Amino acid sequence: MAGDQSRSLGKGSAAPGPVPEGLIRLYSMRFCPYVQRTRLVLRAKGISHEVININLKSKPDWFFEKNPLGLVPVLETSKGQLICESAITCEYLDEAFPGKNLMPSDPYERAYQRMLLEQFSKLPPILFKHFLAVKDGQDATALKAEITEKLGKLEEVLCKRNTVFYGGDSITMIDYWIWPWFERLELFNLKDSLSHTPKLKRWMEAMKEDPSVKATMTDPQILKEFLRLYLNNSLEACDYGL
Ligand SMILES: N[C@@H](CCC(=O)N[C@@H](CS)C(=O)NCC(=O)O)C(=O)O
Repeated sequence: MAGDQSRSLGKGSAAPGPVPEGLIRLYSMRFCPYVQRTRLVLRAKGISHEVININLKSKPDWFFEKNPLGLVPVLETSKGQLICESAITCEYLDEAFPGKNLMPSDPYERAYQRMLLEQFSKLPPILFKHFLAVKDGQDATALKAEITEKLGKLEEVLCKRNTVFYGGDSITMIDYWIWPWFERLELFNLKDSLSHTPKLKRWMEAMKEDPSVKATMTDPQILKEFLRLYLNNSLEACDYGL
């Protein structure tokens, strides 16, 4: 069975066959933060799955039949159903599989998680811009200020709710949705950016104790080298370290 750490399939590869009964398939890329959301949920719910890694620098033609946008993550069921967009894949898994529910049962709390996700989604593009500016020796002060402001807003949420996690005192979906970018703060040269957000810092420490978070963590040095190769359009980027 293909696993998390299998080599990626690229242009010219044969399309995989149907998904075996009793399994769900994840089209993935080992270093993608959006895919990590799905991987966190798969693990947290103990869902039997297989993983097919895609070479995003040389995508197989057949992959566009799985997702016309050519983006990972994509889930495929044994009935041939395809689900893409990370947050949607997570909600699908939460609803379709038994075990601990990660979305709250209360409709307002569910809406709140989706609103928070919407608010958070402005952050990743700025983190990336900041990373590129620092790398290219440009002035990143304004971007850093924007990041600090957005992290401050996330700190406020924890202060107002007075909980360890965003949905209460145990992990819920929103924590998994936003975690992958916090794991990458060191990669983005922003490790010091939580010095004025003690609740967020505490949240990060608590997240690092979660078994699913532990299982999907990648060494920052490996992420750094992957990103260097990816930005250089290296065909080997997605298989770095295998
Ligand atoms: N909105 C998408 C974004 C997914 C995404 O951007 N995935 C990246 C990898 S981290 C990708 O597939 N990139 C391929 C490309 O841009 O061609 C989601 O939430 O699933």
